[in-house]
Amino acid sequence: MQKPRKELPSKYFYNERGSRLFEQICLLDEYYLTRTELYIMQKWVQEMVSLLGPNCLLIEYGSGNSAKIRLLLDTLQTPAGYVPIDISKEHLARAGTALASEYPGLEVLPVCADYTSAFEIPTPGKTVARRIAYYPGSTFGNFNPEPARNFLKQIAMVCQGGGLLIGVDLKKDATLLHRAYNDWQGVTEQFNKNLLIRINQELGSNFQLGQFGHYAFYNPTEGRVEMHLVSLKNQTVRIGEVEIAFALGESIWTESSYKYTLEEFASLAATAGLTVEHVWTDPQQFFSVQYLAVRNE
Ligand code: AVI
Repeated sequence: MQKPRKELPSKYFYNERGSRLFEQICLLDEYYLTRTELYIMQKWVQEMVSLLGPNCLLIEYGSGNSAKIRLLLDTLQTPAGYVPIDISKEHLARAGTALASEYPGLEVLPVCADYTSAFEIPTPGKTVARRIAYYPGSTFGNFNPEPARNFLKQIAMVCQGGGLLIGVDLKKDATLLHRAYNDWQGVTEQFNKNLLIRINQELGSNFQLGQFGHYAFYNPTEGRVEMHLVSLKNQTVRIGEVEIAFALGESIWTESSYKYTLEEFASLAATAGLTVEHVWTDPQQFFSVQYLAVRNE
């Protein structure tokens, strides 16, 4: 039996082409998230680093090829090591090698894993004062509420007595959200449709890209931007031996991007044992970078 609602997990966006398209999205005028987070980091990095303290083990969820991780590594006092975690061996190798050569005194300990499941944190040569998880980019917003709580609980276990530095996108005018996920150049549309290209290439299906439309909108009841691929006619698509029927207007739900108020995020984090200690935002309160402390159980 086919599921009545068609969905694809958003993690499948990120093959080589999808990752490149996402990098392009991050540079778009409409996509305020990346530049706003970088602005906040640049403005407050000294304050952030003094909360993280000296000799911390910095654990980045997703691998660090961005300006943000360099900003932290440039400013941190004698970090005990840097642990990038990524599911892609290539991303990890590229980012790890670059950072190891840029920061010769830094011990880089890459972990190739799906960070939503259990994995071992490597022990560096230097003494670790505390473990700090770093989760930038509002990637947290792509979790549904239950997995979001489970992810925070996992951080709380990994970083007992330490903390979490996280980028969280905030609730705002729906028009701005609509623009951010419907850029005029159509890069987000290509990013969304790349899923169909990927399925065609990897599973031998026959999706016709012109027969599906990019549809992204803010759902205020759920507090999330939803991305869908909408069938533009009644059609049947074949994936291997399986035939899948699409009615005109029926969609494949490809991504949710949750937006939080500061209060909503703080109470979600509290249910996982994390306490918000400091919030940095931009003047328009579009985005936040937050430091949360993890209790020592
Ligand atoms: C990776 N993630 C935080 C992005 C977001 O905004 O939810 C992915 C994205 N989807 C469309 N544009 C960007």
